[in-house]
Amino acid sequence: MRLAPRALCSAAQAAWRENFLLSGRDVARWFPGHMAKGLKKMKSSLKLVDCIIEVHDARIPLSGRNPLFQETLGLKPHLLVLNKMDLADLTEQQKIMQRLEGEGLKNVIFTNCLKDENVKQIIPMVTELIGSSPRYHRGENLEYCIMVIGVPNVGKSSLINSLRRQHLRKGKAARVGGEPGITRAVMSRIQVSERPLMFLLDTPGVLAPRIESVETGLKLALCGTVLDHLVGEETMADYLLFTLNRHRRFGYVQHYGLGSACDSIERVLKSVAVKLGKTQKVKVFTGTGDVNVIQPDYSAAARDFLHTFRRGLLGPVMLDLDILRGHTPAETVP
Ligand SMILES: Nc1nc2c(ncn2[C@@H]2O[C@H](COP(=O)(O)OP(=O)(O)OP(=O)(O)O)[C@@H](O)[C@H]2O)c(=O)[nH]1
Ligand SMILES: [Mg+2]
Repeated sequence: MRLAPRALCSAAQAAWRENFLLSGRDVARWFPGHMAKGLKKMKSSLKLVDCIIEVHDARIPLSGRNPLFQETLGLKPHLLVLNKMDLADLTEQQKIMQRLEGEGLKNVIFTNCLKDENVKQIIPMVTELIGSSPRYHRGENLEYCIMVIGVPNVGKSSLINSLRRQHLRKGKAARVGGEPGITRAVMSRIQVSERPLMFLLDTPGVLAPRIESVETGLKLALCGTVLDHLVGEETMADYLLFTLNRHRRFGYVQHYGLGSACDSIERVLKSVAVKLGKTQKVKVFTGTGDVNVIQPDYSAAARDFLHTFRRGLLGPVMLDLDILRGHTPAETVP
């Protein structure tokens, strides 16, 4: 998005933060350990499965995938679907593909499940992958069973619904929602194609029990894989502002009609709150009695900032741009 000349001028002069101050943030409690249960169930269904489709968010193609998937489910043919491509800045798509190939991920596809973009390519790719791998105990069985896995809220259930729309002209079979944790259990098989006869198993989103760095945790949080209140909306809004400025993505300035770009989350949220009329009465104790003061509602402003970002209204982003540019996360979780 373009900035007005005055704002552009001050944005160019501004010294943006190079690092996000992470001290004292307890990532461990953002990621519930109970997800191990889902993984166990997925493992036990594995012998029925011919191929694994791992769905991940296209805005974080290089970070935040659950390494346990590889360890426990890694023997099967694997396709990585990078979904929500409509929200991702894919200018560096080739570099991303090269990086993934370097990690051994050769079968990768970008999709938009809301608009069924590229979804039609998935079944031929999966059929080909299964065809070129030994089907262990299932040689005589002519139907395919695919397990869809991934971290929460990346669009696993949406992908199943999109495949059904595309191949069977049928409606929703899997529940979808804007919050993580919509799918709670490994579901019964859902048919997605007639020829070949193909069934998909939907699964609950599973996060890694240990996250590689706080910054990865914040990226996962921005993508909606963790409940916002566990991380804190204002912390997430600050990380979003830090990222947008670092990547010179100033769409928020125009969107909220701010005078100029700014790296102080307090100032941005104050302006957003005033602009949206999100203020609250706060009781202030003075020596002579209580006084009601009108203050900006920072939490409401932070929620609006995050919501606007997630709807793609601040423009497409690539949250892993730092990794593509060779930056390693500043702080690693012990
Ligand atoms: N912009 C955009 N949103 C999408 C896309 N695919 C899914 N969504 C939205 O992302 C949210 C999560 O979708 P789900 O299909 O429920 O995700 P899930 O991975 O099954 O989530 P859990 O079951 O909670 O793990 C919903 O609000 C979807 O509408 C996409 O390609 N683009
Ligand atoms: Mg789901």
